[in-house]
Amino acid sequence: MVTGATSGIGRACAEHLIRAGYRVIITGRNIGELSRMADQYRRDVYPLCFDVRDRETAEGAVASLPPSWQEIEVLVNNAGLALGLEPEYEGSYDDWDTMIDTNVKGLLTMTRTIVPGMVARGRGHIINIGSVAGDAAYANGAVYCASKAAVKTITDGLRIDVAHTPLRVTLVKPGLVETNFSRVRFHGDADRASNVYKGIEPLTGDDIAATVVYAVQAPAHVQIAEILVLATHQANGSTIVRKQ
Ligand code: NDP
Ligand code: 8X3
Repeated sequence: MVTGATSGIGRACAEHLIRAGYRVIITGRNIGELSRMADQYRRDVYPLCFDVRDRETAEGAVASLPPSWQEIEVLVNNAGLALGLEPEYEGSYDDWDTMIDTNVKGLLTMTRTIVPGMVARGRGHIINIGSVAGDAAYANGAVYCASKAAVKTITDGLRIDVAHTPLRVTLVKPGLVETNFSRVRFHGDADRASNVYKGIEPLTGDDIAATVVYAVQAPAHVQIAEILVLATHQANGSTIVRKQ
């Protein structure tokens, strides 16, 4: 299962996992895009449309899976977003709620819903998409950074809690990846979004998906605990050297 599979990193993860031989449950809120992917990949995907912030609907959607799709082996907790880029003392309550409800509580809902089955079957891999933003705060991004720091701690906690089982838990922390991320962050402002990637070759969803597949395909005794992937010319969340 890949959450937020209708765009960017999640979509690339779904496509790479299909190429690696997996059947993939794709989730997101965009029913049109889910249907298009279902038409494109046919028997290899099963679309589930729900908002990860709606706990009851998320649990119901997972419960509705046909028997041949119920034994989820890999959960890629990818659905997430940033909203706004302004000083903490000027931030929007609504943006903060949406980021925390999606990036933190939504990820927890999916974990709480899917992982018990993995533990019962003694088989499974959870990959959480964190961010370099979770390593340290950057200017005007405190709440997004905090949500990704929470993803890091939640991932570490899960790894401890399943250490007595064969389950593996991986945190993938991308740097600057060109997707819809910045367009969403700037509430649809495409010019402002494209400026984020000016003067530097950003990562792509495919670059991140390749690391996800690497972690999934590692031998069963190898647990890739954490991967930080930065664009070349990016040193951390706030140091990016751009060509003029
Ligand atoms: P995109 O905006 O391209 O994709 C985000 C995906 O998340 C979409 O499929 C969207 O689907 C889904 N999504 C968002 N909110 C919800 C929700 N409430 N319920 C269900 N699905 C939701 O961005 P990215 O691919 O870049 O982002 C994916 C993840 O990677 C996020 O967690 C992000 O924080 C993280 N990340 C991104 C980086 C970047 O530079 N791009 C760097 C580091 C981490 P839909 O709208 O259909 O619901
Ligand atoms: C997304 C990367 O640096 O734009 O998590 O916050 S960044």
